[in-house]
Amino acid sequence: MERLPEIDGARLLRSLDELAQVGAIEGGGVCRLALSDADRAGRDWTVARMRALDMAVSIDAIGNITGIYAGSDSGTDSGTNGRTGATPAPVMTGSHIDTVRTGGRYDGNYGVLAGLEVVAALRQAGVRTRRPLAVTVFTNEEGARFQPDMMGSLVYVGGLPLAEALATRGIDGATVGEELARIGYQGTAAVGAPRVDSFVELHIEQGPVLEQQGLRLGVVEGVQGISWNEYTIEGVSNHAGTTPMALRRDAGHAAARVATFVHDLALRYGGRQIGTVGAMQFAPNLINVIPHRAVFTVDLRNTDNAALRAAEEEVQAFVAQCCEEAGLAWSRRALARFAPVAFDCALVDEVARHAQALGLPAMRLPSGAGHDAQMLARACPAAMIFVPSVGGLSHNVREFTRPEDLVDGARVLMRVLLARADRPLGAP
Ligand code: HGY
Ligand code: MN
Ligand code: MN
Repeated sequence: MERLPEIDGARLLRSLDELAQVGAIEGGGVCRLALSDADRAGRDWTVARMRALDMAVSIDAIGNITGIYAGSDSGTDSGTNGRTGATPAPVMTGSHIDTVRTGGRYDGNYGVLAGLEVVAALRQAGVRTRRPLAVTVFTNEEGARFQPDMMGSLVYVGGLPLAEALATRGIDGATVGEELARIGYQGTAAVGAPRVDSFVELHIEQGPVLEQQGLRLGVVEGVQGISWNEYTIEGVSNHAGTTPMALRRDAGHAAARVATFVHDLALRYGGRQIGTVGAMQFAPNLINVIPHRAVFTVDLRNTDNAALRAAEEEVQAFVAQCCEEAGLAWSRRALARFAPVAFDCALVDEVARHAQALGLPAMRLPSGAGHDAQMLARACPAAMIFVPSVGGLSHNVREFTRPEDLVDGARVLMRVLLARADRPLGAP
């Protein structure tokens, strides 16, 4: 391609501001829990934008939305199916537009809108790449309402049976299938065996590393392993004023001990081990009643799968020990478990090359957060591009990335996508 089209930074930033109005909450953030009415409104807005860009839009059985910007070549594709005259498998980008309850406006949304900005720039320049470009919005990346996270992309690559995903009951009692149908996004396109040439996801770092290093761009080499479990501890509720400490069966106290243990374990392991007890409910949750039940979540992550396994085992053993000591019962429900993922070396190098060509100081790093790219990596070469998060803040309404970083990230994304989409058919 002789003249590269240019990203229109103002248009990209405008689209981020527009989508941020959908499900807007106080403080400049967004609440669009997966499959909620706000998520439907965000989906409607995004589909309309894809259609305005003359993209062919398809929705699959788990609600993933894919917009295709047709390529120029319908020759024999790169061996994916070998049919002469078949359309080559698309080069895909995208991310998610569902958010946590206290979400920022960039997490996920930025990757989708930057992908649409690349298409808008190509279209404006009257340019088509050899292979089609796809921009996909994956369902329920956050996993805040329905676990596991990255659910839509996991089903898309065949890592979770569709029926099991649709039957998943969320934190408010509704199932994925019910909510998908209710918001009108249970599509017909098949899932489980995608034809994707490669996948590149642009995302905010959501951590402090790039900012602390004074860098502009992250060349993401992989994603750390994730372990999500929900523990339930059962005791006996009793009067807070009359029950001697030695006679208590206090589920709340045991849960609090575990929360401290998880935090201390992460400090003790060091390295990239982290641990979070993010959600905890007591019953009956009253000031003068000893809790008879505590339900809480444990989020453990590490780039080292063996260490992550060891951490999971230690936490479970400590729960058992606390309950043994206090005469309590306990149970565990696994919510998500994904091993660390390494991205495609050649694609990661491609990201590094374009960052350098644009003069953006960059570093290679793993991702602390989970992303759809870690699921797509099961089906095709995948990589990610990070831009800095101010103050390392995310999953917080004050999430912020500087406009110049947002625009430069999109410029790198465009160059990587075009290089991938224009390489000769049949080339690796
Ligand atoms: O939890 C995560 O890392 C992602 O935001 N779903
Ligand atoms: Mn995200
Ligand atoms: Mn997130």
